[in-house]
Amino acid sequence: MYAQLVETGASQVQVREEMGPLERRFQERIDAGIKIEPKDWMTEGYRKTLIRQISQHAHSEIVGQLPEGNWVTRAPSLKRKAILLAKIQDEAGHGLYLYSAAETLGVSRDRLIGDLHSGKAKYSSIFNYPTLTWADIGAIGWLVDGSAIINQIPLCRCSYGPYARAMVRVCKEESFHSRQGYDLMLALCRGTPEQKQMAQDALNRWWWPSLMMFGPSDAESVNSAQSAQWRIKLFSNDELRQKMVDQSVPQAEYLGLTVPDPKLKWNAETGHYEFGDIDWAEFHNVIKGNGPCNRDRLRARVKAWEDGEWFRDGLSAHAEKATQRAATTAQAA
Ligand code: BYC
Repeated sequence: MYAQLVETGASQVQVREEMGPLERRFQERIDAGIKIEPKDWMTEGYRKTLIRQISQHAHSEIVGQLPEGNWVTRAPSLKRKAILLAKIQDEAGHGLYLYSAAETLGVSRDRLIGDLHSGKAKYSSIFNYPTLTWADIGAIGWLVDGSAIINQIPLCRCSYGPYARAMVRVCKEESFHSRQGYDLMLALCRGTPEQKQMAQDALNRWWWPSLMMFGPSDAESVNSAQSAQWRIKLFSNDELRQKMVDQSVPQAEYLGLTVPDPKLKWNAETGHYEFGDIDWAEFHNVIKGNGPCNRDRLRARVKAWEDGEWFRDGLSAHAEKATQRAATTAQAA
């Protein structure tokens, strides 16, 4: 007898008493901190949840290249251009590790890419905002990559081996991304009054969307409870969001910038900052596809895919020829 399988998107957690022997053994391995590997038995709900989260994460990495790519030709110096190019290339690499991790769960990359292009799959809300000035590149590195690290460090210890291992390298690179963003903001804040104002304006526009990156509040998060039981999530959305605020406010103060939240207040008793209400209507609007840049982002991804078709075809033809050549040589030997 098997307990009812958990559907992705369910708000309830599977009851341990209702688990069948395989499910119980699976959960016990997770509880003991043993990594689940691709060939291990796993519940269908676990597999679906991982495919959902890892593929959304992969899509976020490659869509995340677009707002920054917008500034490559306008970077103010050769050094900044080289840094930005390296960062954008890293994001492509992160996408690659993550799509590969998702493929170990038995889903094809073509299907995942197809779901992104059709608008069926989600990617992080943050990448649907425009990069209006050069300071936005600094704000993205500092706040967006900073938030990504806070979210991803615990993922290095998540229960699924390929995802956890991919995250180790991703986090190392994100650390460089975040530092270059803060360095860029520092340079602007130490520059002319106009440059400092540009940095303040970027902080004003990126602060709240960065807080939204962590997902809905714990009370509204439909997937959290089950993902926590499976140790895919080690901290809740609100816990990670709080970490981000606690980390970023002193950094903003050091820059001499003001966080755009009149309700922001240090609470000495809890040792945390209290902050104002997040505009959840805006968040839901963006993830429904109605943010300022959703349509542009999808259009750009689809175009890149179509433009690259001849290259993918060429690579496949070359690989096929190489295989045939190797087979002929082996027969002749
Ligand atoms: N945007 O039940 P919840 C980067 C969805 S890349 C859009 O809490 P979960 C970077 C959520 O998917 C950073 N959708 O879900 C790249 C769910 O909908 P479905 C990307 C969001 O999965 C390039 C529904 O809302 N990082 O940093 O337990 C350049 C309910 O949410 C968002 C990752 O992907 C959002 N912000 O928790 C620079 C990290 N938030 O799927 C930088 C891995 C929630 O049921 N992912 N939704 O239809 C995670 O840790 C988790 O998936 C989340 C959400 C914390 C994001």
